[in-house]
Amino acid sequence: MATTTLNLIGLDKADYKGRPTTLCQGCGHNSISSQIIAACYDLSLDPAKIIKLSGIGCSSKSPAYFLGRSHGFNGVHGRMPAVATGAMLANQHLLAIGVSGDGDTASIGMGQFVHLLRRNIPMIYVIENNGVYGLTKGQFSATADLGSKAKSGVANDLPPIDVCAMAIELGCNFVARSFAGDPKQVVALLKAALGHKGTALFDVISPCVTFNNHDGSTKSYKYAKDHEEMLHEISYIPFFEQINVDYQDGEAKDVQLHDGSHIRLRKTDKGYDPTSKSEALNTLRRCHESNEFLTGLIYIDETKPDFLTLLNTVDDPLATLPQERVQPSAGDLHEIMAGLM
Ligand SMILES: Cc1ncc(C[n+]2csc(CCOP(=O)(O)OP(=O)(O)O)c2C)c(N)n1
Ligand code: SF4
Ligand SMILES: [Mg+2]
Repeated sequence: MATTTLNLIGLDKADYKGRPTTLCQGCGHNSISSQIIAACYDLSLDPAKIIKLSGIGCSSKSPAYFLGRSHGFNGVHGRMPAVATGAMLANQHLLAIGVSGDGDTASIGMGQFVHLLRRNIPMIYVIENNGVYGLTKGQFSATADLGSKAKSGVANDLPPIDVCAMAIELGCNFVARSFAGDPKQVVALLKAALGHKGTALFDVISPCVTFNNHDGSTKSYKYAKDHEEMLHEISYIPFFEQINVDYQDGEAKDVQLHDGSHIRLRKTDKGYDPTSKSEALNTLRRCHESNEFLTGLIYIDETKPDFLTLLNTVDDPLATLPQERVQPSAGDLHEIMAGLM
């Protein structure tokens, strides 16, 4: 008989799964779905309090394959940010996990994406970044590197958009990058993102095995492994676990998240400080120039207020307020009208 281990709210890992995947075997997106399942199970999150949001693409299909008991909204291509903004304004008690693609985000959805970042809508925004439009058969996307080759051998002649650098410039206060072939790092960063209050942008290089995993591609498993520059070893300590200091001064850095959890960043010899915006932007630029692919927590600022805090919304979700709390009385309306005469 199979044994099951229940988490703190009495759920088994299977309770966090979705339908069987229809994506290609070996697609990076499947690995990310597995890590979302693992992170939510480990953190004992209530699936009924999570909303999954996406646009259109193979990546945007993937929310069907995790958290089958959660709410979900599969929006129009590139329009997930508007749906997410509405959902979080209607019910700020939900935990929003958005999954998008590099095409969905950096081309058709760019206009919506930049305003989501500016507003700091509280949600995780995962970009499953493969450098191509996988669903429509592998055209270059706006994140494809200059000179990288398509399967047909044709070279990309346009420069890439770095979604992490752009997000930092636009005020996003949690920016991380990882690689679908590194599940340990992906799950640690997902857990950290889940504890953040504001937009947590998580760019995950997620190879498309069907259209962009060949020699000459800069988003293949091999290229990512060969060119990865890891900023630090990451571990996540949830708020319900005791913090042990098991490192020497200068060896690691703890960053406290909004919910009281901690991210522990064990320094590599580079001594990187993710709370410095200029260091983050300079490091991204340097890595881009030297064709290195930077992974880890690139930037964090836990002091910036999210959109709902700025709006000073009531604590109760707007969607649950009774009619008398959302509609002015006849007397109040009369007074307003009288003031306009
Ligand atoms: C309005 C509109 N324009 C174009 C399309 C065609 N289309 C579907 S998915 C897609 C791109 C998907 O690429 P990406 O977001 O990178 O996802 P991937 O499949 O690579 O995971 C495009 C252009 C569409 N569905 N709707
Ligand atoms: S076409 Fe590419 S992105 Fe789409 S499921 Fe297959 S491997 Fe994944
Ligand atoms: Mg893509």
